[in-house]
Amino acid sequence: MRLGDRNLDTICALSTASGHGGIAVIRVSGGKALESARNLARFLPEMPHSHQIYFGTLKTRDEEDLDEVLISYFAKGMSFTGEETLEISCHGSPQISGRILRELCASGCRAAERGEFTFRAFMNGNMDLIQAESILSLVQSEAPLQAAQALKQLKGGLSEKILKIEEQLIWCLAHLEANIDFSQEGLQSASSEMLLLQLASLESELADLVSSYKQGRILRDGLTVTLVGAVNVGKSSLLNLILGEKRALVSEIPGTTRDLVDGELFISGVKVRFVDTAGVRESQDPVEKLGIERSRSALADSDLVFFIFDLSLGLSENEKKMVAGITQSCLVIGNKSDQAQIRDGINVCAFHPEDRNILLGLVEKHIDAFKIEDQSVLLNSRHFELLNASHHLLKQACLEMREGVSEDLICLSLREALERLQEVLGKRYDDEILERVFKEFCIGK
Ligand SMILES: Nc1nc2c(ncn2[C@@H]2O[C@H](COP(=O)(O)OP(=O)(O)OP(=O)(O)O)[C@@H](O)[C@H]2O)c(=O)[nH]1
Ligand SMILES: [Mg+2]
Repeated sequence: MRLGDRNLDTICALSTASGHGGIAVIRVSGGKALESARNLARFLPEMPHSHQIYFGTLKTRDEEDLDEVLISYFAKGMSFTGEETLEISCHGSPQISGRILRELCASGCRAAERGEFTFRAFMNGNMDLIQAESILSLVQSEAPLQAAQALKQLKGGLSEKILKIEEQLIWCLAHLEANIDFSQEGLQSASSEMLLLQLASLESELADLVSSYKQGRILRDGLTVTLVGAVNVGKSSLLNLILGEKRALVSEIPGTTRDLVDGELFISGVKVRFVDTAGVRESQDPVEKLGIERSRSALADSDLVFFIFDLSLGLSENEKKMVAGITQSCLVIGNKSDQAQIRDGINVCAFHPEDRNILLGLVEKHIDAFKIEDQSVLLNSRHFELLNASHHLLKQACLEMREGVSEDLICLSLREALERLQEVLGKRYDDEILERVFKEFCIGK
C-alpha cells in the first residue's frame, strides 16, 4: 500500500512510554476518532468542543468499567495531525491502556505505525519534513543544547533559512532562463554579474549550513575525551576525580588499567564521555598488549585527548614522541603536582578535589570554541547529505558562470541544486524518502 493511502484509517496508539506510570495517554486520530471513542466513552457530548477536556468512565462493549479517564478533544483542522483527534489520559498501567486500545480497535480504529501521527501532520501540511524530523530529535534528545536546537527547528528556524535560499535560487533561475529566452534580442533580464553575485552569496550561506553539521553531531552524539599516557601517571585517578566516583581501579602498580573504562557528564549542555585507557609501555604481557592496542583505537575515536604525564618525572622523550603522533585536539596535562618542584603548563593533582574544575574547564573551552549556541545547526544526516549536494551543485554553477559556460548548462546545475533543497523541506518526496524518515520514529508519535 502506498504510504499516502493509509491516511484513510482512524489510528490509535499509546503515546506515553510503555510500563507503569502515573498516567498513560492514548491518541486516536482520523475521520472516525470521535465515533470510535464514543463506543467506550458514552459520556462524551454529541458535539464536543475543540480543546476541551471531558471526564468520565470508559466501558467495554459488555458494559464493564475500564477506567476513569480524561479525554481531550481536538476538532479536525485544529489538532497536531490536522485530523479529528482525541487524547485519552488513563491510569498508567499497561493492562489498562492495552484493554482500551483493544476496545478502540474493535470499534473501527487500527493500531498506528511508527511516526504515523507525525506523518499525517506532514501530509496534511501542518509542518514540513524538517519540522517532522525535529520532533524525533526532540524526543531522542539527551543533551539540553540538542533539545534547544531541535525545538528551534520545530518552530521553523531551519526551514525558514532554507526557504529563503530556495526563493532566491528560484529568482536567479527565472532570470537566467529569461536571459536565454531573450538572448536573440540581446536583452538581459538581470545582468550576469548580478546573478553571479547573488548565487555566490547563496553558496556561502549553504556552505555555513553544511559545516554546522560538525556542531550538530557534537550536540547529537556528544564529545569523547580520552585520557592517555604512560603507565602509572594517574590517568585512572583523574578519571575518578572528573566523574566524582571510584569508577576505575587505581594502584601503585604500573599497568593496572587493561580495558577501557568510561563515564559521562554534561558540560555546557553537551554530553561528554570520558574514557580512561591502559597506560602505554613496552610490554610482553599479552593481556596488557591487548589493552594498549585498545588505548590506540580509543585515541583514534576521540574528539579531544588529555595526554597525562607525571610532573614529578617530567615529560620523557618517549612521551614527547607519543604527543607528536596524536592527530586529534590534544592537551598535555601534568599530574601529581603535589610532588613536583616545577609546575609549568596545565598541572593538576588527582588528590585535590578543586582541580576537577581545571579539567572540566578545559572541556568547556573546547566546546565554547564551536559557538553552538549562537546559530542554527544541522542535526540530521539526511539534511546534511542533501544540503551538501545542493551546495556542490551551486558551487559548480558559480564556477561555470565565471568560465562563461552556456547558460543552459548552468540552469541544469541550478535546477538540481533547487531539487535537493526542496527534498530537505519535503516539498519533493517519494515513498522511499518518507519510509526512511518515519521508520526512525516510535509508535504513538
Ligand atoms: N602523589 C600523587 N599520587 C598520585 C596522583 N595521582 C595518582 N597518584 C598515584 O599514582 C599511582 C597510579 O595511579 P593510577 O591512577 O592507577 O595511574 P594510571 O595512569 O591509571 O596507571 P595505569 O593504569 O597503570 O596506566 C597510584 O598509586 C595513585 O594513588 C597525584 O596527583 N599525586
Ligand atoms: Mg589506570
